[in-house]
Amino acid sequence: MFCFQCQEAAKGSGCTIQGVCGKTSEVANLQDLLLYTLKGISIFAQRGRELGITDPATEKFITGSMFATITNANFTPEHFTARIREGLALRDQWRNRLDSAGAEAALSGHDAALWTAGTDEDLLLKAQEVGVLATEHEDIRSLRELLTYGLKGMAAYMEHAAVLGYVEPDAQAFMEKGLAAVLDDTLSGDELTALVLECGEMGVAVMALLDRANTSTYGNPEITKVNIGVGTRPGILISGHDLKDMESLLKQTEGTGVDVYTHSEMLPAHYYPAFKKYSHFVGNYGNAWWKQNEEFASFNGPILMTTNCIVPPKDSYINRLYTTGHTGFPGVQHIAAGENGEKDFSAIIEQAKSCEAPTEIETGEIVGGFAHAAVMNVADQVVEAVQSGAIKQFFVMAGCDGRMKSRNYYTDFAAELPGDTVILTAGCAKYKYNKLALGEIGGIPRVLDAGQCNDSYSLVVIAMKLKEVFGLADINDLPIAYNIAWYEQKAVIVLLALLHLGVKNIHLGPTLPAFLSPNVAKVLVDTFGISGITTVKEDMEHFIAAV
Ligand code: FS2
Ligand code: SF4
Repeated sequence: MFCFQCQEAAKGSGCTIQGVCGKTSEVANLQDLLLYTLKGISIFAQRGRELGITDPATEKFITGSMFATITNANFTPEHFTARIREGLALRDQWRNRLDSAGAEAALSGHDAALWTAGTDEDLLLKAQEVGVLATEHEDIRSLRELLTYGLKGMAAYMEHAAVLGYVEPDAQAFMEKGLAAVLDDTLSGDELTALVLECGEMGVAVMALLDRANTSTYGNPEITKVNIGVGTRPGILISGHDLKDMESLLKQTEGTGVDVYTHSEMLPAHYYPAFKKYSHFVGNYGNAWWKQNEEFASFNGPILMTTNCIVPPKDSYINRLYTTGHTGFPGVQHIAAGENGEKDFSAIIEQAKSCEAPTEIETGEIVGGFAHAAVMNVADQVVEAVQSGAIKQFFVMAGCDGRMKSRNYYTDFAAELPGDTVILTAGCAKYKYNKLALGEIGGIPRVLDAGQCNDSYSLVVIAMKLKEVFGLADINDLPIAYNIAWYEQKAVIVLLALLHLGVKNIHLGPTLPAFLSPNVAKVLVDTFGISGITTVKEDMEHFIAAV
């Protein structure tokens, strides 16, 4: 195996024996082969699209498969083997369809368009030929993978929007174009760079789409205090990012005597008006994804993982853990959607009834819900605070949390920020500082949480609005600094989206991606002013001096 798609890549270069995330070599290789299969499908689907032929089943298959390969989403070899076989059948249907139409696809002679499956052992052998290292040129490899990871992030957001009935055909077309492009040996580094930047543009489109899907379905997030303590009844803990699963679980648990709690990236569900009406929606339990081994053990009740981020479970709770959607882990019960698309969570609810209430690990409240509409409602207050000098600077500290001790930088950075600064956050990075007593400025909390990682879009909408209010020509003229933490591929699409919107001088940590070759990293530094982090003191001086 060779995988370097996340921030925790072994030795900062790549996992080669087993993933730091717990992914086995077998699963890593099968994920590579599934990606290769998707590229083969895309050769034909892209050509079909030019001829006006589209196929919703193919689109669903591609986005779902991409989502399943995101870090910490699915650890089950059989899942990937089945998907590869299904994908090859889809690819061959496409080829036949184009043959019947007398149309030929560019790259139709490529191995990705032609190879056949054989036995499961054959699949594992084939997988070894098509991984990341099959591209020998370091910079081309880097650009291909940067594009691929951006597409994976896009796929996650497209999938969340799609389950709520929202699709973006241009993004789907770009997904196929991008996947086929990474097979194309004739593309130069400049052409691949252009595709990476186009991916950022599509990232903005899909995050806007998901924002529309979420807010049209569940209302605009509202400023909300969320309980972080526990009640006395048994509970179900729901994690991941899927709001439709959230809704479905709340409906099915109503009146059962079982409470519902969020974990990690599901915390922002509390901000949506549609979910506030459920009195058994008690609060948020615990912190970011990487602390789940301890927190799932002490929760005592069943846990539902709707998307990434799964940490290999401990024996103490594996029989209380459930996956759904594109997630999976060997030995963990999976709840699939029925033919009508609905999911039946009754097994989880029944198990919850026999469990003890969660063990209290903290008490109190945290506040969030500062997505774009809520911030716009208090825009006058914010503008006045900036004009009076009460707020000197905003720090976008969105992104991911993770296991590495070096991420304590973000706690220290938040704690050291001067009292006239405000943190704008989204994603699970917030857990590094959302329980610090950072206070308020004239009634405005110093940590404004917009929501999940995809709600980073809200932060951009807020920045655009402030630019307009202050009559500035450039978003970079605002007193906003970007100190972003990344971990997995959704953060890659958020980063590319920010670059597309013209945001410059982003600091990215705790380490720069292993998949950026020195030359590709240099392009990002020279063109967009991207840099890593140093020490809290040094970075703080740099940021404060910049306003
Ligand atoms: Fe947390 Fe980072 Fe949300 Fe992941 S914000 S690790 O990309 O999807 O979670
Ligand atoms: Fe390693 Fe990250 Fe890949 Fe897991 S996802 S194998 S931790 S680089």
